Amino acid sequence: MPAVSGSRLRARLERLARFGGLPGGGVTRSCWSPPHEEARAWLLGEIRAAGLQAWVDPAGNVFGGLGTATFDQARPVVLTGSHIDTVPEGGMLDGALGVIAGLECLQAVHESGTAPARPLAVAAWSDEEGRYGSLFGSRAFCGLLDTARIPEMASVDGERLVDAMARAGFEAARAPEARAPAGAVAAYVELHIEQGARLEEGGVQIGNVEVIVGVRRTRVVFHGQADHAGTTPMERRRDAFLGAADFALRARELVVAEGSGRSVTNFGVVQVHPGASNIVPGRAELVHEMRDPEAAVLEALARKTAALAQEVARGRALSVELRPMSATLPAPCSPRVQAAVDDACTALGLSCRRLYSAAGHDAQNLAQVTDAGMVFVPSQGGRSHRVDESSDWADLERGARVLLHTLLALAR
Ligand code: HGY
Ligand code: MN
Ligand code: MN
Repeated sequence: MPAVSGSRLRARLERLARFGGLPGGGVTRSCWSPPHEEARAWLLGEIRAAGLQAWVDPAGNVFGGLGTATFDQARPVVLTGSHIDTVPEGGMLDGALGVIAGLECLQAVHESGTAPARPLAVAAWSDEEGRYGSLFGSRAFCGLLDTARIPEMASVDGERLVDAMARAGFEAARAPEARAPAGAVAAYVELHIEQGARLEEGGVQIGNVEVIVGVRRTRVVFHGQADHAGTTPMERRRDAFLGAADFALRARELVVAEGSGRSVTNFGVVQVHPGASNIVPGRAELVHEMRDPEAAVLEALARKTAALAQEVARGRALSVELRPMSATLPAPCSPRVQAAVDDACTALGLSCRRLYSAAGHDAQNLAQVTDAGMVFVPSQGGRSHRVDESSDWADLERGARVLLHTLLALAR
């Protein structure tokens, strides 16, 4: 029986963390950036050194294959993976764990001389964090990209996807060519840190994901009138920032009061224009994000918060624009994959509980084209998307062992 190496897993995770590593700890490794492209080259080298086939598709997804070098419905692949891009000032485990543990599993199988009935592969999906477009690489792979929007896709600081990809040697217009043939993936399972505290607080070793939240992102733009911040009487000001602030506070109350109890919302990007201390803001832009495991709840909240934005604008003599940025549907995980994860935990004597993922993942795109599931390991203090994201190394190794067991069961 193949066995993962905890020391090799740790060594690769610690090496990967140095690409975009920050002096005080944590990582900034945005997709297509120089640190990300250096990490890509390193990963391709590790895949080859592990005795696997390595390739990259037109959407920039990196693959390692055992018994395959492509996706072909004649020989469906059991696939694992995650992402090597990070949020700004993020942690070393979000995404990286699923890629490196997947590589570790395939290498362990290769070294053991075991030949599963189905080929195995591991993926590092492009731009999972959505600096330019949410879950970009796995959307392309699953045929879910809105091709017409590629030319307009950009980061919130205005860098176009087309330019970022060109800088890294990719042609954005070719990304849709990454679409895998129907039936080419027999199953997908992704290992990820929970990024929340439920497993740790419950003393449970493994999470078996039942559903992954849907995520909606909308750019909300309030228009007022730029004016002199000293000479304009307070009662004559049409301050766009105050409209945005009023909306943000009231939208948060609405989501908490009228959501499902699992609904969340965030305003992580705020831009004021012209952006000088002595000018009354003429324009204020928010990126408004909402999440819930149920599509109908998200739809209802989207309608209500859109109506709220108009009400706030009217009340302040402003106008408001709502520009949808991305919408990812909630994704139920496959009962077959969930059963395989449960069986792996039983075989390995590990405690396991079902839960929903409050974070978005590439697995929710794979769930549109194959049986998909996720394995979670505890995050210390539930910390993630922050430089002090951490997990116990023994937990990470246990997660890799469950992943290996699950992959082999799905590849029989
Ligand atoms: O934002 C998320 O849920 C994920 O970490 N990309
Ligand atoms: Mn993340
Ligand atoms: Mn992630």
